Amino acid sequence: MLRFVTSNAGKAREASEYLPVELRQVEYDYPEIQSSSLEEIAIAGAQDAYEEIGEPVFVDDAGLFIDAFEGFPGPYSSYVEEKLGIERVQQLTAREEDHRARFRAIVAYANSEGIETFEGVVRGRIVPPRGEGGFGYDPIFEHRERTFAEMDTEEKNAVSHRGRALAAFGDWLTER
Ligand code: ITT
Repeated sequence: MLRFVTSNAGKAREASEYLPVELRQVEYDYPEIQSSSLEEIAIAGAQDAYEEIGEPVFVDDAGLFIDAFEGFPGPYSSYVEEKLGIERVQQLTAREEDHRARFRAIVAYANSEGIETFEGVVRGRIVPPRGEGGFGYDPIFEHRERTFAEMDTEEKNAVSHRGRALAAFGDWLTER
């Protein structure tokens, strides 16, 4: 059994469909440090949660990086989603010529031996919202003609940043 520290039910659903071990979602609200690096945020979060819980844990820190805005909102994606909303992020991007973006996710696993990180990236395009599935920015992120919100969890995991990071994590767990 593995503990996934997150308050995001969408992430927990994706991870439990993916990893080859049973998962338990832990809602410990670890303080997210201010940093322009997803890795640093994920590592600090995993370290903090491990010290608090005292058992091996992993966290996942993700963000949407828009090319025309030099990667913004990136590590600030959660704040921007809350304050602007995804429709306005799409409208701002529509005013630019370049609509390309990527999602990145860092999974950080902490145990008594230290911390391991796994990264996943997926490229796509910002489009007007379509689809009812997924969460967060999924309705405005199109990958190969479909938005992530138009895919079911399995389809999204097969190509997504989180799916790729979890796959690397799963391989590493299996090797040990
Ligand atoms: P935890 O930190 O508790 O895990 P969170 O929702 O705060 O949950 P992040 O900081 O990693 O997680 O998320 C940053 C933002 O990116 C947030 O607005 C999410 O909705 C969004 N996001 C992350 N992964 C996403 C995905 O797969 N699809 C769409 N949006 C995503």
